[in-house]
Amino acid sequence: MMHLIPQPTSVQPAGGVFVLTADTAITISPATPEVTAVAELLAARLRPATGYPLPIRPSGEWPASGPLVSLALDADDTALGQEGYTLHITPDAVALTAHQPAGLFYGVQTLRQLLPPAIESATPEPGPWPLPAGTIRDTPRFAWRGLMLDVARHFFGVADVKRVIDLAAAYKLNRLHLHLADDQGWRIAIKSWPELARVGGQTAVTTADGRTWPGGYYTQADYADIVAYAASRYVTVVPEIDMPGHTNAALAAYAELNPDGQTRPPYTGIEVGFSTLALDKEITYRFIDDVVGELAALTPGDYLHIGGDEALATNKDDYVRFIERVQEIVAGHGKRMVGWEEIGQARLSPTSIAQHWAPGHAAAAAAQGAGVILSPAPRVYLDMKYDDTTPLGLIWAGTISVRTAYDWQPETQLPGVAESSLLGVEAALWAETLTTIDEVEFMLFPRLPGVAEAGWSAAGRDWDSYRARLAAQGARWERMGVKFFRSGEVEWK
Ligand code: TNX
Repeated sequence: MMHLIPQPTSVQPAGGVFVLTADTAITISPATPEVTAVAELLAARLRPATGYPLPIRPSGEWPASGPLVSLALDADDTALGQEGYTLHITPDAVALTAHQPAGLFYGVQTLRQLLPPAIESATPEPGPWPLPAGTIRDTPRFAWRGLMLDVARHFFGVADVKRVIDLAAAYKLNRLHLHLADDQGWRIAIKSWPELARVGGQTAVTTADGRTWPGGYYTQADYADIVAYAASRYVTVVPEIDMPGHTNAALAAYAELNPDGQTRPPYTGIEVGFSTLALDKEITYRFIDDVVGELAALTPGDYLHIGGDEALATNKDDYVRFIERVQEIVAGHGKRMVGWEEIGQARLSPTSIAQHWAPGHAAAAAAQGAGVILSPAPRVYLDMKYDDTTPLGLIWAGTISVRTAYDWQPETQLPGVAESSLLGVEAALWAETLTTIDEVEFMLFPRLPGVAEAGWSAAGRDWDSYRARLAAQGARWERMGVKFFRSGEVEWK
């Protein structure tokens, strides 16, 4: 049985199985660094549980007789696009082909899910290791399939972020949006404004039980490490510096950024909407230009997120002027501006992107030709509780069951926004109540795969089918040590 998430575009089962053995080899064609790296990731995933050597060889150099798993780029199959793949499994061989390396990476993720759950074990397991015969052809619905992680309310270190990247990429997500600055913390070292991290990086939200938490921040080397790790998993990092509101950590570090020229005390509560940069001072725009410039230089992806949400301490005209000026600064550093949907009130360039969450400005952004990312809070704010008994999480957008996070249609989410404006979907994990990676995993799983399927699968989305496929993931998460919520909506195997 194939229990795949996200559901592929087409699956044609055939009879029989291919079985991985101690003689299986992996061949690659062409033997470029990218194709080699994907093969290495596959081998690294299969070796611990199987104990097999699984050597990697350029395709011509291996005798065609032994059992093979081949990874090949097909220059002619342009219909597969940047991310599509075909996986053809017979009793004799596994042939994975793609037009581009990202497609091979996604084919590998599918291959993982076709093997028994024990393949995810870090130590040898008895096997056997069958793969069901058949042909899968698979391309994504949307180019943007994201997860936002709030590292500002509580800080999550490099190892935690890499773990999140691995778990997200396994479900074919391709954007990691890092919410790097908010009222409670500034999490990225900026060389031209060193107090941001030194002062603003010290704080974090005091949790409801009265506990205080250490802050933390990424050095520029840490951030580069995250970006490179993400890139190796075909994930683009989208850094966010939230402004002009949600800026108390910066306002505590530099007096001159404040409207009254006085530093603000640190803030560890969870209210929103009280802070603002001084919108009428030139120093503010020099600050933004410096921060955006350093972040842009560290970020190979096309996008830079400037927040723009809940600027409740700012009047609308000032807000609009501010966003339009920041849009120019971001463009000046060669990036596309992304902002929460409130930026739809400003004049947007068609290269800018608005992220829908709740307040009703996404249609205005789309009407100007901007792209729209869907993060509807009542569906994909995975910091909301599962139900009234969930020990973690908030509830302002309602409770979000596994079904609620899955069972919605991107194309009908926003009346007045055409499907052609939709770049894709993004789950958001705000961290006011979350302090450890186990808690992050508990809120993401089992809901995140449902959002991933909304982003990837154009067809075959159905709650009953999904529920059965999700049930099969539990045994994998156990092997991976994922601390998922055993929701009663799913009959776990
Ligand atoms: C709203 S969504 C916020 C965040 C909070 C979140 C908590 C958005 C753009 N702003 O500041 O962390 O709710 O769920």
